[in-house]
Amino acid sequence: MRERRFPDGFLWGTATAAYQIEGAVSEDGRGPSIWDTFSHTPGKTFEGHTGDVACDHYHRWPEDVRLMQQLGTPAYRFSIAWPRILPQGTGQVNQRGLDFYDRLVDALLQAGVTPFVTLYHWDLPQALQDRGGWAERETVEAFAAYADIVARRLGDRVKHWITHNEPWVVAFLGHYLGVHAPGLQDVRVAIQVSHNLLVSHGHAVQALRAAVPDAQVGITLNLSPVRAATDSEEDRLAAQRYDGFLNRWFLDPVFGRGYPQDMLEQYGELAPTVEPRDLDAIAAPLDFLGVNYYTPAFVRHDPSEANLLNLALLSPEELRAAGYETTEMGWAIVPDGLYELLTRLLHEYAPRVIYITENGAAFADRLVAGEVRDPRRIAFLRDHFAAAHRALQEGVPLRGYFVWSLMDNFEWAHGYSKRFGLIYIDYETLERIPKESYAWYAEVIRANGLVEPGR
Ligand code: IFM
Repeated sequence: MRERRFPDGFLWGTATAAYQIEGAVSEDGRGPSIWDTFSHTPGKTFEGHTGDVACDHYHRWPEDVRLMQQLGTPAYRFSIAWPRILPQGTGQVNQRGLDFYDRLVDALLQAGVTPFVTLYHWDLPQALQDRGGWAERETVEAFAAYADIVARRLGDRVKHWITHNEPWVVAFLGHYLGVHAPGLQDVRVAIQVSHNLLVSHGHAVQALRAAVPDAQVGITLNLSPVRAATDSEEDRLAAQRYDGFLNRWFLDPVFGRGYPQDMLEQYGELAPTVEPRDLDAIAAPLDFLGVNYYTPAFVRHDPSEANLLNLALLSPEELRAAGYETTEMGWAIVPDGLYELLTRLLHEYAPRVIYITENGAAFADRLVAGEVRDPRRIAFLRDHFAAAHRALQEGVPLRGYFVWSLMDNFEWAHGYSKRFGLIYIDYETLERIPKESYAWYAEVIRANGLVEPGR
């Protein structure tokens, strides 16, 4: 038998986000968010899918908590929908929105599940977007006020707080590529937004610490090792630029180093306006770093496209031709990338604690005779858990691992066409059907690691 046990108290979990699972978009006083607007705009999401109903978690949460309890997960990461708490983004607080999360937190704690709360997982109140959204400092201050309101209500029971989920995605997919809400395509705005998000993170950290003195506070970044397509000097430099764009642009300021010089030079006059004390705010000491890892980025120099960085990412076809297995998202499956990323973080940034706040895979799951067999997801998770275990052996302070996702859900622009869940959702009936990977993960949690035949 080969045993890979994780440290005692390791927090195995699952993760979700409000807009992806809740539905009930007009209930109990919730205001509209930018994702309501975006998903209802023709042509923006797969077959016009929206989060109007999603998994109906807003009504079915007791069942979902029971499923977590059966799974045996000691932790659950979910996000709060800002427009449920402040329908206009600022001002009048909607108590019914807070009540929903209050009940959820109580039920989780009763089920023995530690809640990890993310404050911003992309559903900005539309009212704030109407006044310029994340491009404006008003939204930075509004976020800190919202953090304070939520922390005061839940902070007696919630001790783990994540300010932002994947600010790179918000800034660049939302404001440069325009494939996420609010759907803008303005690189200057996108870069300013990336800065404003980080400043808002810093201000929210202060608000959280003031309201919940024993809080553990972190930020979740989507990070990837970057690999050059070839050994050529040009591709190597392209990989360095992409690393600056995706990883270092966020890690460096959060860890107190300011923005990376090479990227400031790269952006030139597009570099963001930074106000005095912004960098100090962004560098507020953190209790943990949240890491979302799915795949490395494979990059080649590409001057032909008039893009920001003169580079291109390899396509799924190219990745498969190079021998990589890919998921339904077209992402290469590279468990070693997780090891590489975690050990790099240890050596270059030395975070106090790391949680893997998301890792998982979409596959074309099918419900057959009432069952969903998903051996590829099991293999994916097994190999990534093994990579995380290897990183632990090297001293990486990894304390928990949240599988994305508890259940199939609204995969943003892909709508419901991509399934990441351990639990299958029948979108006709909203029935929850645990997949084979759910039972397998329950065993991992019970054993606190991987116990497999072989050496
Ligand atoms: O579904 C998303 C999640 O909202 C953020 N991280 C990546 C996941 C899969 O694409």
